[in-house]
Amino acid sequence: MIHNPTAASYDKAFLQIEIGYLDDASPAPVKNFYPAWMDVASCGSSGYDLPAGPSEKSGTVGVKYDGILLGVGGHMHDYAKQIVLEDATKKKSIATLQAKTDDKGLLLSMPVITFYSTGGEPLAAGDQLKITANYDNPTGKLLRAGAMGIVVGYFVPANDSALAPLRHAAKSPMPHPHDMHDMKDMPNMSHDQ
Ligand SMILES: [Cu+2]
Repeated sequence: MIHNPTAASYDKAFLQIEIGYLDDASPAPVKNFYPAWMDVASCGSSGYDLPAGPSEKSGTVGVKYDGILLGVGGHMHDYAKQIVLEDATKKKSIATLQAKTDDKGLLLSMPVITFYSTGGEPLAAGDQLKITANYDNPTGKLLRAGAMGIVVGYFVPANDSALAPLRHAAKSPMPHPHDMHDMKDMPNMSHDQ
């Protein structure tokens, strides 16, 4: 996830990612995969008000394509406890991501769970995924827009051509990654694990 937490806009900024492939991955075919976004706020604005004390928020997201979920990570904020992803249609828990926090409850990191060893988690078009985020806010006050609960994952569709209409054409030519400055001066956003 990348976002701009400042009030200033940087309209020339872009993110370029280079992923190297093995030359010969046979017998495993090289396949396209897609980011999957599973948010307790469904497809709305992700931030929500965090009440004092323990709290829980759930949302559902419908699966539109048959395929396999290869793994998931999570995005939460300070005072996070955990986020759970379940397939509500199949009544099956997919992953529980326990937040790692410091002794004040400030978020240190969220884990990544992969399903490679079992061949991936199958999802079917029409399945409803339920996402449940738990927090425990010890500050004694409501924190405006203080929480998010997002599970992000890699999805491999059963039929790759079904997702082809979602692709965007490449925009303007981008500088080669080796010409770009490295990222060591970027601020370390502790909440963006
Ligand atoms: Cu966030």
